[in-house]
Amino acid sequence: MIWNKTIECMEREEMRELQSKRLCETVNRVYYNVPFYRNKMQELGVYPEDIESIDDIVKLPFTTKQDLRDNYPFGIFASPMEDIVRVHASSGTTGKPTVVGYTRKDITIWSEIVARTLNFAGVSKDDFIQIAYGYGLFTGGLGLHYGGERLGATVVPISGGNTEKQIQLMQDFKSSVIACTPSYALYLAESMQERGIDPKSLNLKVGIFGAEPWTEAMREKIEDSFDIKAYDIYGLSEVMGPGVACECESKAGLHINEDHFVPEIIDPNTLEQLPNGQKGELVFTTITKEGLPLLRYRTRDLTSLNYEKCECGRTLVRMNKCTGRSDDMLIIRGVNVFPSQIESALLKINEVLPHYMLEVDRVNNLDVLNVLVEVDPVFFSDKIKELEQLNKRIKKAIVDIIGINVSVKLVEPKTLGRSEGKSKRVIDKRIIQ
Ligand code: DLL
Repeated sequence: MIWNKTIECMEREEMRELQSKRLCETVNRVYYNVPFYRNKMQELGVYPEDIESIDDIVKLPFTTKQDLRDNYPFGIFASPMEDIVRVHASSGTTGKPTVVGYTRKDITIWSEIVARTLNFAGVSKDDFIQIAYGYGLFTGGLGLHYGGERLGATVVPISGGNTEKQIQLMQDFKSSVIACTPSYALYLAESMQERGIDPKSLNLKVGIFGAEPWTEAMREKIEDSFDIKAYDIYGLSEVMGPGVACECESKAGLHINEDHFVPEIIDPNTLEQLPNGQKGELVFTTITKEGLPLLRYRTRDLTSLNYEKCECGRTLVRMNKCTGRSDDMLIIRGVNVFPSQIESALLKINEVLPHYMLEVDRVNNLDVLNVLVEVDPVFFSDKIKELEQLNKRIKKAIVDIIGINVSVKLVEPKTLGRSEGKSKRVIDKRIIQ
């Protein structure tokens, strides 16, 4: 069953017409309601009448997270405050949070698209969804919550953390769907095993995992541990929250709800649009939002787009799994390294657990990357020779992927920190100095 066949299976030309119409409306809205955008457009010499179709999107100015911070808290809102019914905020690691606002219509659309994405993943009104994303200013919990209710499913608003309770409710309520970060899913599996509970014994059949990058290897681990199907859901608070895109049952890229969010891929250096299929920075223009419409918002997420029709019958454009962000990219001795590359190397090795930490430091003016990884208790040995050999294999697997040498430290199981929300896997001591 397809939730909204008219939209999800729309022919490309028709989708372009719909997007063009909505883009013009949005440009008018921000030009006349938001001084920030009026100024930016005037600086570029672009006026609402210059935007006639979706192809004209390249004439529009970009928006960055910094722009939202500079206009903290509500400076870029396009609706009067009395029409804003909810705000969320993303914490960010530095500076002020970025605040986002929703009108009643925005919330209705958000719920609708999250319901749609849950349906992509085969979730239906008969399901029991345990929502273990954080509730509060973070969009994960409430975003999935409203979408789950819109779908008609039963939602369990347990929020993140409280692992003991999570396990108890999954058992007692027979939850069929779990929604949380992929790192927390692994932590849940591990905590159950510790208590002698087989995660496979639960009634779970689907996991809706996102809010942080994760690899195919991680998907396999999670699917095997729980015996479920794990789907990738993507979103960001500035654009809406979870549900901007999600995988369908074909698991061949994340369908973007492009009747609301128009994607582009740009070269982050030249800011030029890249040809179809090429990898670069993902940029979104929202075309139905009222509270906080954004023109060409630079997500910093790196991916590529695929406009081919999917096996599932949907024509909605697909984005590939995000491999990382242009700004969590580490530069080690001049080489660009993404944490996800290290993760995929580690997870190819049976003896290690999917818990790792990357420490970057500078010793004698030279960058060093230390990879700390937990060894599976089954393989943990007091024979130094065995551990040395394992260490060598891990180093080789990493060097084969990233091309530079790293130092590997094997640690005992459960020594690295666990996360209930987004995981933090990189400590860059070079910045702290
Ligand atoms: O993380 C919204 C969300 C909640 C998405 C629950 C999915 C599930 P923010 O806190 O604003 O919003 O963080 C957005 O997280 O720009 C990406 O860098 C990263 N991100 C989100 N989903 C994925 C994903 C939520 N599936 C930032 N894969 C984004 C990789 C993701 N990165």
